[in-house]
Amino acid sequence: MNKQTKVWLVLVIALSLLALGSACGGGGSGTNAPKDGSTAGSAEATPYTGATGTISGVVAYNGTAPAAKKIDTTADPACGKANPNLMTDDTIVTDGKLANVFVYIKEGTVEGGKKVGDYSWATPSNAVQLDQKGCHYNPHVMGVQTNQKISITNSDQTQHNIHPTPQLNQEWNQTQANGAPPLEKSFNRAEVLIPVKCNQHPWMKAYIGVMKTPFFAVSGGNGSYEIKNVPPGTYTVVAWKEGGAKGTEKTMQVTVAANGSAKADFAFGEGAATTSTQPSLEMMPALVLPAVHKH
Ligand SMILES: [Cu+2]
Repeated sequence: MNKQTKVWLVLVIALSLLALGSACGGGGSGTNAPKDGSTAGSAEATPYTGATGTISGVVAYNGTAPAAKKIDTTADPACGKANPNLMTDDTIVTDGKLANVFVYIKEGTVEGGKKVGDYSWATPSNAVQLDQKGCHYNPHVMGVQTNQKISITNSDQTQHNIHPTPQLNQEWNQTQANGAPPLEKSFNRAEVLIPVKCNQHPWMKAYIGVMKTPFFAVSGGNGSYEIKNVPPGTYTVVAWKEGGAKGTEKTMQVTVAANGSAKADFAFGEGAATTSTQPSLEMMPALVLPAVHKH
């Protein structure tokens, strides 16, 4: 072995040791660094396990509601046959109460100081049903949790084409012939709300609210809604009604006690003074106090 070879050998061994050492060092320091995708300081989300309460209320419609209009279904005789008196359903008011309002906890702080969105909320294993019957979506407004299954069925003697148009989720549109098996779909990002149309029947509309939490409800025919299993805390509750490009929102601060039931009544229509803008937050409690409904 000549001198030059010896020098090379020493150099190679030295470099190898150096590489080994830095690899170990790198690995060691890596365990202390935040993992990709997680922000430093945010602990792993855990489920909420304590006592809960409910938020419930009634959604009113003040003034005269716009009259429902008959839908011209001549484009598809099967629709006219199945549903000869198909009416518009964007504002359904019965005895001054408004149906199909999506009410949800937008944000808030659970007793103890943690944000409601910082807990993990399990995805329900059951699928939510969306049926097409009489060339009409049923339900018209619905909520699901992220990644929860939506089972879409066609009960009509005609073909539909379901076409959600989300902003944050993946858009898709899919034909469903009569007698075709249910379509199983889900949305993986929270989005309130996703409009759904039918490429076959332009009057068909539905809205799907996708939430990370289970804290949402849709007002029924009597305007009432109930959000269950809410941890004690103070929340911003939003009521959303369709109409226009993005719908209309009413906002209210609601405090829920452990095992308590908080009331939050909303009003849309004429003279329903609130909008989703911040100043109305201050005004809302005073405005809603007299509107306590006893049944
Ligand atoms: Cu259709």
